[in-house]
Amino acid sequence: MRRPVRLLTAVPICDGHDSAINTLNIEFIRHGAEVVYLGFHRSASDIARAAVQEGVAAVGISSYNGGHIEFFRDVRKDLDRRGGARIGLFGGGGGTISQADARRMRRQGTDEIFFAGTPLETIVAFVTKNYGGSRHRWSVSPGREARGRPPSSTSSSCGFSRRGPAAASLFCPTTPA
Ligand code: B12
Repeated sequence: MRRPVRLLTAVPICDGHDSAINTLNIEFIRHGAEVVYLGFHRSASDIARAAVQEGVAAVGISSYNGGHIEFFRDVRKDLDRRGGARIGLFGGGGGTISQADARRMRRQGTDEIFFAGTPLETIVAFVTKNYGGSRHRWSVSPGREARGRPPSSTSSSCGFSRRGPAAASLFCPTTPA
């Protein structure tokens, strides 16, 4: 038995650039994920609250209008505050997020930032590797263990299976509740 990886995606407040996230949503779904898409122009607290309510493994944010360092930090803080310390956080924003910004964001608890030109397959592989399997097992962000994540040695049992060219799978073995 396999169950899908469950993700929540959104675009921050004051940002109407939803083209990238729409593309990614379709790609995640095409590979078997369940995607709760919250839409664009969403606040950090809207996103964190919905992510906890929906019991997702991770939150994916697409940000193009600036303010990403503070926004991702606020989502991370709000997730932790609402009992979602185990929920992953990742995202992208083309060329508007610099390498230096991304380093700072990782230090503040974002798992990964994807830059312009990243193949969609790379993003799907990242999600499968890091958020696949039970949402109580993780393999990202060593620093997150301090906030309640199990160590990375308990990484996902979910493989990155291939059924053909570019056919990664975001299905994972079902684990007892
Ligand atoms: C298309 C576009 C628009 C479209 C948006 C259409 C839509 N519905 O999305 C329109 C014309 C509406 C628009 C409007 C505006 N835009 Co505009 N727009 C762009 C543009 C040209 C492309 C962005 C895009 O969609 N790329 C396609 C995606 C698929 O490619 P990508 O960015 O490389 O994405 C990859 C990775 O970044 C990553 N990724 C991205 N998001 C995510 C999320 C997750 C979860 C993950 C895992 C990965 C990931 O994966 C992708 C695949 O490799 C950029 C310039 C640029 N080249 O980036 C400007 C840009 C983002 N816009 C800009 C601006 C200023 C505006 C406006 C304010 C202009 C104005 N004065 O009205 C408005 C704001 C609109 C609003 N309400 O927010 C600026 C932002 C500047 C800044 N932040 O400092 C930019 C950078 C242009 C510029 N150089 O000035 N825009």
